[in-house]
Amino acid sequence: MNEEAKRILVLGLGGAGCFSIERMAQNAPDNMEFAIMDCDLQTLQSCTHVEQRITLGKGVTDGLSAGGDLEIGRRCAEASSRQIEILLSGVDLLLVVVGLGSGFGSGAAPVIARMARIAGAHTLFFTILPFDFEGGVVRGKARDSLRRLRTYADAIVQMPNKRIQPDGDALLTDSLDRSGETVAAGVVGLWRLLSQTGIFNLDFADLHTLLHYCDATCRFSCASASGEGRIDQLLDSLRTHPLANDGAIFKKAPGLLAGITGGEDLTLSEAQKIMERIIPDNESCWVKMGIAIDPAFSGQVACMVLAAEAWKQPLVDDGHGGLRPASGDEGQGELPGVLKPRSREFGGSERTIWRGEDLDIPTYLRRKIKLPR
Ligand SMILES: Nc1nc2c(ncn2[C@@H]2O[C@H](COP(=O)(O)OP(=O)(O)OP(=O)(O)O)[C@@H](O)[C@H]2O)c(=O)[nH]1
Ligand SMILES: [Mg+2]
Repeated sequence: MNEEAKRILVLGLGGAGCFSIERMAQNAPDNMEFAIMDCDLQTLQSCTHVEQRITLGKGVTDGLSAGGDLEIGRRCAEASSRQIEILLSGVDLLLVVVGLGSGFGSGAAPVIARMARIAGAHTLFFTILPFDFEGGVVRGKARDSLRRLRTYADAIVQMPNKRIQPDGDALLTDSLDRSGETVAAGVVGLWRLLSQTGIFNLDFADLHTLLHYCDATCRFSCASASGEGRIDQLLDSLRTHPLANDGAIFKKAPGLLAGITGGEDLTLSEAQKIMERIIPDNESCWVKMGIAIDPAFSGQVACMVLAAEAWKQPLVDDGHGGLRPASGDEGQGELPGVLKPRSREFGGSERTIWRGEDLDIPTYLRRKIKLPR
């Protein structure tokens, strides 16, 4: 693993999250760590490929689902906070997959994001959003949960079901396969990038930068290709990825992290072509690229892009243990002491104090942790 070993946990919440992780676990690298949580025992029991299956909400639903009630989902998580604390202890990065719009996942996700923040873990949530046909009430619950999640999560990738499903007359099972693959490609792709040692390394500190500046919302795209014309094919697939918005994420992103993985046959000109086409037009964009060679990718080339939709004006350390807004001279890519302010959406809200700690101040500042560069 790059720099000192970091622990990355991939967690599924609720029905959609658990089933995504169950699929992922069947084809993932051996050393990837997975866990799933639900209050619904039946869902957990059917996910046999995941070792860490955690039932939340004993005494709340007693093994049944939250029945579409987000408040019950929240109570289940609150009631089982000790189990969550134990799972999160020692985790550096938490990658969460959750479907929003129903009960457990929608209610539990913001609680888990808050507890991860307390535990000092970075969080990136891959949220599956409901189809339009699921109706206004379900969409409303998804929006409500997203809003709460933005308060605590470092970053959220939104994956509307209507975009990650094929059009037309696809069979239901094919549609679920397709969305499962999209989610898995994103999560496993990011995990690989952070776990591989590359020629140009992407490491935890780079992800940290993106997560702390990205204003809580990210887009992602990933693709792989092989054979003749593989680079054009790869670039085309990256652009037409259901979440890439026809490549607009590359052109407009104020911050972007991209990783290329290839076999020993990857050439410099191929890597260069990919990079040139991915880097946004915007000169002031914060860009971090990595290239890793993995013998398992012989004949193939893969790329994953995580792009910020907006970039927060940073706060800087004022040198007296406090914060002040950046003057602008610091530059977007300059990290030392530069911090992401809390979401402006909640700008007028009270600060969140927990056990005497102000959670609106990023963990690494509260705990005076020196960031790796
Ligand atoms: N792509 C995809 N989306 C799903 C799947 N299952 C559910 N969803 C979406 O995820 C949303 C939340 O559903 P679930 O994850 O089943 O809900 P839950 O968190 O288990 O909540 P309760 O069952 O009410 O406790 C739904 O509104 C759907 O839009 C799935 O298998 N694939
Ligand atoms: Mg459920």
